[in-house]
Amino acid sequence: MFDRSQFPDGFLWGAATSAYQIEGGAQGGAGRNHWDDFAATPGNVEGAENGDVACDHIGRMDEDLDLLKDLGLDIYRFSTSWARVLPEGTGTPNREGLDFYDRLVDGLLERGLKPAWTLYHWELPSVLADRGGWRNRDIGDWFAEYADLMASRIGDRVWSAAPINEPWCVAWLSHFEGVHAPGLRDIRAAARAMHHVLYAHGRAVEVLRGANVSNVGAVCNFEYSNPASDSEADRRAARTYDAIYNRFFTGGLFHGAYPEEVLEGLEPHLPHGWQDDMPLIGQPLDWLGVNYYTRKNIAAAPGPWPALAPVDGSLPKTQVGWEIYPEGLRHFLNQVARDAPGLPIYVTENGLAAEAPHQDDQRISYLTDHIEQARKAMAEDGVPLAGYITWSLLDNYEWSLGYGPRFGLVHVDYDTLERRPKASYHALRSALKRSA
Ligand code: GBH
Repeated sequence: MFDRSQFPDGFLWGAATSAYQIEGGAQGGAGRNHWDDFAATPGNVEGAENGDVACDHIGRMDEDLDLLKDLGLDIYRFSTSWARVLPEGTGTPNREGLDFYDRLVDGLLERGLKPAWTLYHWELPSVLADRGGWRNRDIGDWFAEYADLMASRIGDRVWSAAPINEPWCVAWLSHFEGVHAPGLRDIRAAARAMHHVLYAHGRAVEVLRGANVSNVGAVCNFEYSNPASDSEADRRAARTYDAIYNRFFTGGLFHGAYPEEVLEGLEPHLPHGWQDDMPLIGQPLDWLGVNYYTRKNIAAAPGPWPALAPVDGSLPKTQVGWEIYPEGLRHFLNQVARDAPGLPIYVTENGLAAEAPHQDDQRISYLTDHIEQARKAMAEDGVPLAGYITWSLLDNYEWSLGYGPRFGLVHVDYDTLERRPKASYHALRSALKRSA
């Protein structure tokens, strides 16, 4: 798969999951979240599947941590569920939820694994969604309260913290494309969410710093934007897509400004006085996480801004039809290294859905090719890459696509909930074994 000796000592290897996708169960006093609601509305999720049981990680945590340990990883990237610890979003905490995350962090430390904590991986408490969720600026106060509670509980033992997983998904995919909860298709809602997600990030960073949580960073997702043709119109559409997807959030985090190509469409809808939040949003970070999976082919399309649409491409595809384009990872690692010179960078997600329940050779070659591009970014381009975390440890709930797509190194039988390491798990395990 790769030769560990080609990576510096101290380069960290890991796997990621997220709370709603694996934990299961509102059992244990968790409150409802907007994914419970979204999944219950017909037409939103394949087969109307939801996270009620998922992988029952709540019930099988020790087994899952053993799988990480046996694989020989250094880092486990996980998230905590807001509604599990604050069923009403704010106010009275759920002790059982807090105890679970205590045990999770302790279980990682006992096994010599570094806990890389994400505060928000998409399951917003329903009561807060009902008050406007990410469209409401009060999300800054609500999120700060949640960050404060969790920092006081696990903040002393985590290795790193990132407030929000993939701001693009939280804002654009959920409020403009309507693919994720709350499923809106509304430019004004999207514009507000685009800004508020960064504002809430800034509020949480302040809280985490105040609580002396170490190693505070951010995790953004990137998708290579390829013009569907050489026409000027398609090239312009691809630039707009790239700006919305790949440059808006890093613009806020590292340049104190949003790209012109996005302001063109969003400015009239942004919340009043948004510029005043830029210093808060741009607070210094300790690291940046890059999530990368695929490229999109973008064509100009009729209609109002952004007037573009993805079209089918010609590269080999994964189980869910995403094109495989490893060079894109090197491209974005270089881009973010220019945005934030010297800042340590981690690949915080990279992986694919592959049907094969056990002999998942496509995953082995996908990971091999992407890790090679990451290595080149580091060794040949000088990108300060410090680690690589794959998505995902387990097959899990793939949001709107339900349980069909299998992203795990470990197969999960959803009838018995039995875990079974795939060929990719074994391949990664041998690559990680130090030969000397
Ligand atoms: C990550 O999102 C998430 O953090 C994680 O929860 C998720 O399980 C993982 O990826 C795998 O998807 O259907 O062709 O329109 C990555 C960002 C955004 C990438 C949506 C794919 C849809 C492509 N994803 N995008 S398409």
